[in-house]
Amino acid sequence: MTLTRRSTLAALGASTALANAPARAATSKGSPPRLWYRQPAREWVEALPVGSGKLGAMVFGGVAAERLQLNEDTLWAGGPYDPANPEALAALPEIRRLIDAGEYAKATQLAEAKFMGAPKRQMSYQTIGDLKLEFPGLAEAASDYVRDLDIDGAIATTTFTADGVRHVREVIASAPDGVIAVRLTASRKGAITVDLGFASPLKSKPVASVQGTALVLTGGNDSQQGVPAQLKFECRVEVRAKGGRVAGQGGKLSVTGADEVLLLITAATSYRRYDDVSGDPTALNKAALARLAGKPWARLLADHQADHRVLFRRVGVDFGRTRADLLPTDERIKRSPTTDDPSLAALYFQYGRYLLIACSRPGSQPANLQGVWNDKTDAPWGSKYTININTEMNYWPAEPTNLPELVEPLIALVRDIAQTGTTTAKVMYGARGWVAHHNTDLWRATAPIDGAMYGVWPTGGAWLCKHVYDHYDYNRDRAYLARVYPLMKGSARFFLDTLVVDPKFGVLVTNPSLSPENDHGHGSSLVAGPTMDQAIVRDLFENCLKAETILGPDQAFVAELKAARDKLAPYRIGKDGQLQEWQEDWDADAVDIHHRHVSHLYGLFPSDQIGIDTTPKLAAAARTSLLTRGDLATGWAIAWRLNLWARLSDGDHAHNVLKLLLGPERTYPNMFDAHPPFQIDGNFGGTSGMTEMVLQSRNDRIYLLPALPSAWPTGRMTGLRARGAVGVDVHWAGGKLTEAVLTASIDGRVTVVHAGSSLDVDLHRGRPVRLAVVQGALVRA
Ligand code: FUC
Repeated sequence: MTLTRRSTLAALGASTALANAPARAATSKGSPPRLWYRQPAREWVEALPVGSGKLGAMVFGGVAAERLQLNEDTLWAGGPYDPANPEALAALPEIRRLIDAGEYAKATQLAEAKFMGAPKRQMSYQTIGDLKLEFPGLAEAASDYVRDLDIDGAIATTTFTADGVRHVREVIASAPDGVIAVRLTASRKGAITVDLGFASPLKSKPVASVQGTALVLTGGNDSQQGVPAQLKFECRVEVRAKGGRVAGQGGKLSVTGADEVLLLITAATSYRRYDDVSGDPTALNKAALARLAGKPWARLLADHQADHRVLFRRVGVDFGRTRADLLPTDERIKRSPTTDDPSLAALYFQYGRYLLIACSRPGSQPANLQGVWNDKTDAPWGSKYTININTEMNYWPAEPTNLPELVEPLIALVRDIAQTGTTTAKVMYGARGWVAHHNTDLWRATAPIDGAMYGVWPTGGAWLCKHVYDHYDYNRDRAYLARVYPLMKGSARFFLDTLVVDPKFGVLVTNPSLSPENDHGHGSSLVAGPTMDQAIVRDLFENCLKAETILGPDQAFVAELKAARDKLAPYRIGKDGQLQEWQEDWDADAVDIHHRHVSHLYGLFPSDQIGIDTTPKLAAAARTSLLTRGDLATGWAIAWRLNLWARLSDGDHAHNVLKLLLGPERTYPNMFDAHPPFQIDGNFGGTSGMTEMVLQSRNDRIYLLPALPSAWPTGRMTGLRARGAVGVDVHWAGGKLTEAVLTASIDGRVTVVHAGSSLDVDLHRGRPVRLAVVQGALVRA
């Protein structure tokens, strides 16, 4: 496994030196960071998530009955399909004309009739179902009950006493071994009796059977939207008991009077690629379990924890502690709006990192709308890849919080949609290159869906290309850039072919498009050249130009890019001093001026086109827009606002927004983000936002404590990463920077900025540089 991991890391271009760096202690003092409760989960959003990237389980922690809700990341509805609409190309000129003529409602009607992909909705991610553990003889009431999720050890544990016997149930999801493992132990010999069975909500009605000491669920996925089901799947549970008897009947397997029980759960589908469903799940599961023959729990656990900790322990955090952190997690969340609980924020920060480690590993699918955890067959928004914000937000924390290898599944997805999106570009736009609209799924569908108001947005793939380039920018591996640059170039080609001149403003714009999901109040959301598109395309072109410089330029392409870049629509400031969301000054006309999407502020975050120091007028306009939008929104939308307020260097405002995110309306008892319903993007956006309060890396500079709130006077964040392959530790006390340590993986020079003082620092690979503040100025210590 080590070999596989190393080679995947190398393939991705992450620094192996960094990946193998000695693990730091996760907390400076006290017990490991954990979520804990005094009662079992009643609701799914109270259960605790474990994940190996590919496999996920939600652990309920019941006493008489335990429920493990299971996921495998390629179990989605449907099968390979091509959604491109062949009627679109003929309709495109008329849609554009209607938009140029201000006939937005008519343009929308025509797009609805001729420009949408088929089927209208994409396929949903689906649950396998539940593995049920029933414990005859145990009553639900037990004493000394605690369940917890240790996010440093990546283990969910339930403990209680019943009839004088202490029971311990532990659950891990091991990435190196590819299984979910459950260990049941008790303080008295022969005290474990358990019946195992499956329950699945899949319409395809999978069947459970007993094969020796294994319980096996076999079936297929569901058809959806007229797309036929084409996947087979299998979930296999191998039972190893010490003492007692194991016997099966029908779809049930029973263990009676055992001293200890180990369950090894594995699952697979026949999915191999978006266009290949010829895999053999049974063979995959049997091979995974055969590799574990004779491997005891202690080694499974040790290998799993070592693997997790290499990633998790790279970053340490302390925002201060109060007595509130002695309470169970659900209590803390409930009280957080009115309690000073800085370590709840720190826990949320690290939980985001834990979740990304658990749901996005090299070789797995990328983190979807719910990570890898979903108990439905037709989940909210299909639990898909919503690429007009949500998927990107999932990966905001990956590079800055030192988890670069976890981006690999996202880059693999871009590789896929660059292929499927080539067909969509050609069929629907007659264009070269590739395009992806606002959503994609396991089958890498790239056409507009859901409705013209949402789906006619051609910049989803281009936004993902920012992540492709950012991975280079944070890690500076030229060979990686050479491998992925064709993806960026293909996306840029699409825009070179499809940008059109806006007849009123004379600039190059996307058309048709929209500012994600926001009705501008003139009959639709459809428009030409929304601010966000211009910013995304500008980033794409600029990043392509940087890549061309690094890799050796294709002169003709560079000339084409530069010419188009120079004609892109500029940012505009409107009559209320706001950053305009559209070419026209329509912000005040929008149907919902508090709309959750803040797409036009993309330039402030996640991009760095706008900065309070680099473009102060635009930053002030962005601030005005943000104030009008207001702080209260859905989970991810609050998280975006948090990042934006950090970029505006308003630490106290950012902290107030963070409190909204951490409160019970936006955080479920298991600390999953509530849109509502559950969407994992808010968790990741929260982790990113807290990082942005302490460290920003933009415009070739490193900003230390740019938005420190008064609520966190003393603290530290260690092991963060800045662009340019620089590791950063930040320590502060009394609201002031006490020390920063920069450790670069390559030689270079950076400009460090703190509280109005800046310093150019030469960095040499592996040699830490210490900085401090003397009489208000940043100096080398
Ligand atoms: C976007 C958002 C919704 C939701 C969905 C998954 O369409 O506008 O709020 O988050 O994605």
